Amino acid sequence: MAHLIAAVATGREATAIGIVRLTGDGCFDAVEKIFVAKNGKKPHELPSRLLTFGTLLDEDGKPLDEVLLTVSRAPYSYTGEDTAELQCHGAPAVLTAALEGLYRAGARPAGPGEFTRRAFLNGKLDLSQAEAVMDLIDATTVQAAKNAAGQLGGALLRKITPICDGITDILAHFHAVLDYSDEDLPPFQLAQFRKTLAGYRDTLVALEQSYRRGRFLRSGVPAVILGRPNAGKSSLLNALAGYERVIVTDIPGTTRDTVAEAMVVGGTLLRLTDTAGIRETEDKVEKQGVERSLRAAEEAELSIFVCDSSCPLDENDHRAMEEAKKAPHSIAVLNKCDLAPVVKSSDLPFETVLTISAKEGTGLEDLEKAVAEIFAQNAPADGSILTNARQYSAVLRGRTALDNLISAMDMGLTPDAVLTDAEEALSALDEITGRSMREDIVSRIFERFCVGK
Ligand SMILES: Nc1nc2c(ncn2[C@@H]2O[C@H](COP(=O)(O)OP(=O)(O)OP(=O)(O)O)[C@@H](O)[C@H]2O)c(=O)[nH]1
Ligand SMILES: [Mg+2]
Repeated sequence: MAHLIAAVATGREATAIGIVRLTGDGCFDAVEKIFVAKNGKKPHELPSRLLTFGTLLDEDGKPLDEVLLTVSRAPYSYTGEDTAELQCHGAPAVLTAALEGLYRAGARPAGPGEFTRRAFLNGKLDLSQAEAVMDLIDATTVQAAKNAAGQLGGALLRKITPICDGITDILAHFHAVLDYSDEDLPPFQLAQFRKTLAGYRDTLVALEQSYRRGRFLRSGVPAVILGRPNAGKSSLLNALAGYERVIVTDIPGTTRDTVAEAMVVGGTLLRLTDTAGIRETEDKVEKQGVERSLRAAEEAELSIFVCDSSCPLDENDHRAMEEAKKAPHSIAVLNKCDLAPVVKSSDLPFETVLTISAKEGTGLEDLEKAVAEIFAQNAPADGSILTNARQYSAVLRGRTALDNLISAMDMGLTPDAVLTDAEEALSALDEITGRSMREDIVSRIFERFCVGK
């Protein structure tokens, strides 16, 4: 029995179209209480997955809106149950009235992620795909969306399932040896297992390594703007953010603390930190600010060195350049190109040197392009990138257990020792798809979803 649940799937604000969703037992009877089709057919007589035009009714059976209804029959629906979706005009009052009508007809409000949870429980999605649904909704860049779409399409599942199946096979063989202890696995078979397991381990190592990029997709690439006081660092952050996020003045030492802002630059989500200008100073506050700048620089994946191209380079510029060059990726910008140039690009020891004016907004497209070249184009985000800590931890534990398993086999340990490692690997990897997941943990995952999904 699946209790009937209903929710608005399109948020709480007035929109052109608003969707009310309903799934569970008695779905079509309930929707019949609030909807009449123009063609005179009852909801349960309607064909699946086709739009039917009709009228949404209020409590007294009076017209409330002109709407479109779609019905999907179990098991061929998102949740695997009978499902109905009403496309109404998106006035919150109309959507609430529709929901209330459904509650009177026996539905209860859906909890966060309850539609997707049912899809998971009914075997329509595995856990990695359910999490991809959430990633897709939260995606802030096209790259993040593409990776989530790939995972929703089963990219991760297709990598993990053969490994789980393979380990299960190997487990079966070792169990057989245990049960008939006078027989041993023939050496050729052991060699074959070892080769297969090493292949699995390589796949897991690659997934483990993808998590770094996955974190960038989700939370942004840590990036820092460095330079001496008054170079125009804060002006650059404001220009990229598109609003006056940080204070800009002509007084050197204006920014005294690090300020981070998430923004999409060149199709990549950056967590961009503006810093205090680097210089020797006796000012207690500024000194701490400079220390924080250096710390932010250490954690950055990308650094943008900013110099005032209208003044000669000084020792502070050189110090800032040195720090900037330590990041895995760095870009230098000659700022204030609206003024007469004193510094040339060949004076800066960077592969990429761009000319910009943060004040006037010139050259920013080149900066976007440079960022895109570094991050957007290396390795396609096709769903094979791990994006959450839960999956990462499972892969890590699975890979470690495989390592132990391989060395146990190499050392010629008894089958029961080998079996423990194999079972551990299997149980860790099964968590990714949700095959071996505790109920309370599954609940926690779906609580992070929005209502209506
Ligand atoms: N002409 C010109 N002036 C600029 C440009 N960018 C910034 N400025 C000016 O340079 C001065 C310093 O700019 P900020 O953005 O505060 O410089 P900063 O590097 O953040 O300085 P600190 O916070 O002191 O380290 C301000 O007067 C800005 O208006 C530019 O492209 N052209
Ligand atoms: Mg500043």
